Amino acid sequence: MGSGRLTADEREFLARNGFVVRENVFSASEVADIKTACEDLVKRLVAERRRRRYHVGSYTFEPNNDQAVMIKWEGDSDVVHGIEPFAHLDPALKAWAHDSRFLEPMVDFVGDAHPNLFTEKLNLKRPGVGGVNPMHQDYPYWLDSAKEPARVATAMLFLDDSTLENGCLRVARGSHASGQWRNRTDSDEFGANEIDASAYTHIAMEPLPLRAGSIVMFGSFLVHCSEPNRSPHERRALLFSYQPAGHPTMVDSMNAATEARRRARAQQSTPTT
Ligand SMILES: O=C(O)CCC(=O)C(=O)O
Repeated sequence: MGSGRLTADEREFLARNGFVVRENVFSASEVADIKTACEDLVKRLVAERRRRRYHVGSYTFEPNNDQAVMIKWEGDSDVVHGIEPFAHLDPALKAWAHDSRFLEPMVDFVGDAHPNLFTEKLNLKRPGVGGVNPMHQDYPYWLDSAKEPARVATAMLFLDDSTLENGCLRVARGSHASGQWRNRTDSDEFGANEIDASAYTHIAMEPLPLRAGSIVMFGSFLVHCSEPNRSPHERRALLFSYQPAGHPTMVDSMNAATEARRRARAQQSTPTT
């Protein structure tokens, strides 16, 4: 540990803006290996899909409790938008999460000498069909599953060049400094997690186009989003989220919830005398 820790300039930039970018962190051949592993996982999960989907806000979800994974689809199509968590499903992808190029800067983001993986997301914006990621902070999403949601931080690795046309990440500079923003209260359960954009029309969501192999890192209060992929090019990215050591992972929380539901069902079906 040591060389990949945040520099003084990066620390100062992070405090002011809420994110840090590092370009060309992973080589083209490393990115190619990661993409192959990701596409293999996607193929496997598509083959095992169950079509028990529900729509919330702009997302279509399919929970798979047996494998502790949530798949996001592009509506009712067979195109995957996202997979979370996934490290427990693929040892090679799990190994990348422990690469020092992620772990060392995360020491500073998480504020722990030994940050642990909390959850991971594979986000796919397929050419021409990859959908929007609405304006949000990660914090409300972590509230139910993370022990210290304010300390969870994410490193996003771009597997393709991300551009204005294919839906690069957009961030609100400095947005992390004002805690939790006002979220939608209009309808679905997810509204509580997405920012009420109508209350923040004056906020500029700044595009961060980045080459494949680059990473952007941010904490749970940075406001961010991305547009649909309107281009003929892929825009794939991995997001590894870290937390202080000793806390349960997202998979642990999902398995505990599945077990609690199983017990409740068993109790309900036990005849009383
Ligand atoms: O993939 C993107 O552009 C946005 C990622 C994101 O914010 C998320 O999945 O929470």
